Amino acid sequence: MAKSKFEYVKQFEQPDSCLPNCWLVVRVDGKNFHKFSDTHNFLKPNDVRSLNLMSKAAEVVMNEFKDIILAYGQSDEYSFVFKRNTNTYNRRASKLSSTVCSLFTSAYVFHWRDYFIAKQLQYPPAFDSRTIAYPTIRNIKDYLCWRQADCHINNLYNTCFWKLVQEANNTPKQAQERLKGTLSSDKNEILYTQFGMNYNNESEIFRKGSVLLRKKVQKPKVHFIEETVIQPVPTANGLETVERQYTKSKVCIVPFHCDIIGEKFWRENPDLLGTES
Ligand SMILES: Nc1nc2c(ncn2[C@@H]2O[C@H](COP(=O)(O)OP(=O)(O)OP(=O)(O)O)[C@@H](O)[C@H]2O)c(=O)[nH]1
Ligand SMILES: [Mg+2]
Repeated sequence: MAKSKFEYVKQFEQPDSCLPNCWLVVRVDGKNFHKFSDTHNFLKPNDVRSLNLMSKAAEVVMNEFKDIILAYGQSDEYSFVFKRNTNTYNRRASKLSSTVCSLFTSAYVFHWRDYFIAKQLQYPPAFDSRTIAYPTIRNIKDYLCWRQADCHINNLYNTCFWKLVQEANNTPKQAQERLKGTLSSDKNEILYTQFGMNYNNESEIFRKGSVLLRKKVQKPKVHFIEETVIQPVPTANGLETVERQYTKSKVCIVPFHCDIIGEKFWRENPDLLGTES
């Protein structure tokens, strides 16, 4: 194809391929969700509808990008881990970030009314995103530990904060003062002694966030009525047709709300990251 005289401007584009042999993480994060959650009256400190909608949008992303081995989400963010040798978009950071982010955002809007049934979207939400390359198993595990530790720290703080405001009539400023400088153990103590709440009994989705994994699941027959086939089989009287129902095992994206900081999770999912070599 003949080139136009303007073609040279393409040279201004910077290459941005990520290093080879590294796990690639694309993290999306809600833009100003402090305001978005207020405008849409999200329950405080956690709104399970919003967390499940985030996971739905993440599932859509994982269905599109088969090289994503795991996703982890909490609050208004989701991290997608691409396998180490992925060649998606030639590992170009901007292509990966922008496409994952755009699909995530459109899926969030597309599925909004399935989760917020009677609540209209007041304005279009936006998410930012970035792509990061992690070269070692320790680095990628520590990345995920970092996000889950963040979930724990914020959730413990927010649970305490909103108890003080909603049940002990503190102003937000007073609650903030009360929690200033407190350790995790202090916050657990406040929850237990002042509000009779054992933090460890709080829902795991709030305390641990959500891990999405691809798992082979055996679907019960009843969900696969469409798999019924009429088949001719040889019998003593010749060929007779019989109805056979098949159960199928299918790879599905399954949410877990478990600890990923300890080694137990990695022992139970040994193939996720493979080995260093
Ligand atoms: N009430 C409520 N708010 C939530 C929930 N999940 C997320 N949020 C809000 O989303 C914010 C997410 O934190 P950040 O991402 O640090 O803050 P942000 O306002 O989104 O700002 P930027 O990300 O810098 O644009 C929280 O501080 C909450 O205000 C929820 O389940 N309930
Ligand atoms: Mg945000």
